[in-house]
Amino acid sequence: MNLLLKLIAFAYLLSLVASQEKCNNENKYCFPNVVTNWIGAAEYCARNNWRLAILDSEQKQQQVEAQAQGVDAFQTAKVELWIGASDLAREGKFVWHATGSDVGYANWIAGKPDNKDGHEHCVHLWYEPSRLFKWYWNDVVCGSTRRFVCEKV
Ligand SMILES: [Ca+2]
Repeated sequence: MNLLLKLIAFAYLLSLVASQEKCNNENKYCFPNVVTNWIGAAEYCARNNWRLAILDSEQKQQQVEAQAQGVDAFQTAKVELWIGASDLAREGKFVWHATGSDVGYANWIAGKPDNKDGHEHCVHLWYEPSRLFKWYWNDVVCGSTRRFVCEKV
């Protein structure tokens, strides 16, 4: 391949990564390069007229997984990303914050949600192949910080 073609291919790959981190119209989901707590994540998405992702079907779950696999920063041993569900209003009853709909479809890690120590009310995706966690869900303390998934409304 000549140098020009290589450069074009590289620029294209860069644009794919950038488009997945930025919330633009090219993707249904995006992964802002921001680390914050759960409500901070919801606010960040909303400020951009998006919402913290609602993964209420296997299809949406798989779409997020496929897009996340393409983000350079996530080519690591462990990735955690907030999604838009919590049981903050009522313990044990998980709800999608942006719509108020009950969580039906779910992709919990075996044994989760466990509300460990009585303080875990917000949901994140957990990717850690060495533990066989493939973007599975876990409940965790809402004030803890990590990156997140926004969804185009
Ligand atoms: Ca938990």
